[in-house]
Order: sequence, then structure tokens, then C-alpha cells
Amino acid sequence: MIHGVIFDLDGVLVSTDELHFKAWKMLAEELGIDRFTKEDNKKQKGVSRMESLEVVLSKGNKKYTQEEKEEFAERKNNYYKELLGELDEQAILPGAVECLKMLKSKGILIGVGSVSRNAPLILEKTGILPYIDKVSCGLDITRSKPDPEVFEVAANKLGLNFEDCLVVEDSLVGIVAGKEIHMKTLGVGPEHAQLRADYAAPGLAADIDWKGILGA
Ligand code: B16
Ligand code: MG
Repeated sequence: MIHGVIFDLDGVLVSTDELHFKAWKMLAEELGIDRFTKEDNKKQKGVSRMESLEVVLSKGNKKYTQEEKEEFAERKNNYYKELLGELDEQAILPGAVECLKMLKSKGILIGVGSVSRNAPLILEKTGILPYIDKVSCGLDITRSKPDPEVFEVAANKLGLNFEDCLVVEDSLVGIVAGKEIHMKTLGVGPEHAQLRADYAAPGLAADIDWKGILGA
């Protein structure tokens, strides 16, 4: 029986992927890397800021010190935060609010499990925060997905057993993380069919068998 649903943020509730891509692209160009593409950007889905930086740097051939890398990650985050300045409810993905309302009406607890350190800002700017019972984000953890830490923290904050939670994710690393601690998983987004989750749907606006999932 599912008592709580833990949503990933980027690519599940909101669409900030394009802004991440733009910000990384700006940094890549400054570093003389002009081969950073949307395909490379897919590898950054759900992984931490520093791991995402490595994806960008792997497209170039220079070595950098840890100090330089930290400056690059901060620079990208500043570009990203500037882009987030214009974020509003239009960034909410189709079906997300309806889904949150439906789950709330059934007494299901709602958590967010995102490795983004900007998750609280994004939730506030899009107006989603009032629907969320507990947030677990990059500020709460030391290990990024596929490590399950972000979902463990979310379940603990909600006061639920891991096996009574459903994780909703658009990334493979997120599904792996949820499965690792025996949470049920629902894969969404363009790659939903390849995520090998317990359940799959193109997005939250799809015809999802919530009755079956929650009662299972
Ligand atoms: P930040 P999620 C993830 O969010 C993104 O998918 C990933 O691309 C990004 O690198 C990561 O957050 C860190 O984000 O730089 O804002 O701390 O999918 O776990 O909600
Ligand atoms: Mg995601």
C-alpha cells in the first residue's frame, strides 16, 4: 500500500531542463567547447552539479584543478539562477498540479526528492510549494542519484517506510535509486519506456492507473 509519493522535480513536475542546458552551453562556449549538445545534456539528467560539469569538460581536452572546477560550477549556477529569475507557473509540466491535488485528496503524503540545490527556489517560483508536504533536495544530501540518499531523506521527513513510497522519476539514475531501497517506481518523460520502472507513462497528464498503483 502506497502512503507517500516522492516526486523528482526537473523533468517531472517542472521543466527546467532547457534552462540547465542553456547555462551549461554558455559555460562550455566560454571554455572553448563548442561540441556540447542536447545529447550530452541527457547525461546530466538527475545527476549533481559537479558530475554534470564533468560531462561538459569531457567534451574538451583540457585538465583543470579542483579549484577551477568549483569556479566553473559556480559560474554555471549563476547563469542558471539568472534564467530562473523569469520562472513562473508556466514551467509546471502538464498534469502535475492536477496529479498533486488528486493525491492530496486521497490522503497521500507528497514529497519532493531532487538533487538540485535550487529546488526550494524552483518550488516557490512556480507556486508548487503549497502542495508539497516535505522537500528533500541537494541541500540535504552528500551523495547524488543513483545513491538513494535523497529519497531516504524524503521518506524519513514524511515519516514513512521506504516500501510504502512511490518514486516518480524521469531519469535512469533516479529509478535505480528508488529501486535500491525498495520503493515502487513510476518512470515518466520522453524516455519513460527505457527506464525499467515498475510503471511507466509519458507524463503526469497521461491516463495513469493511480488506483492500481496506490493500492498495489
Ligand atoms: P543544481 P532533479 C537535477 O534535478 C537535474 O536533473 C540535473 O540536471 C542537475 O544537474 C541537478 O538537479 C543539480 O541541480 O545545479 O540546480 O543543484 O532531476 O534531481 O530534480
Ligand atoms: Mg529529473
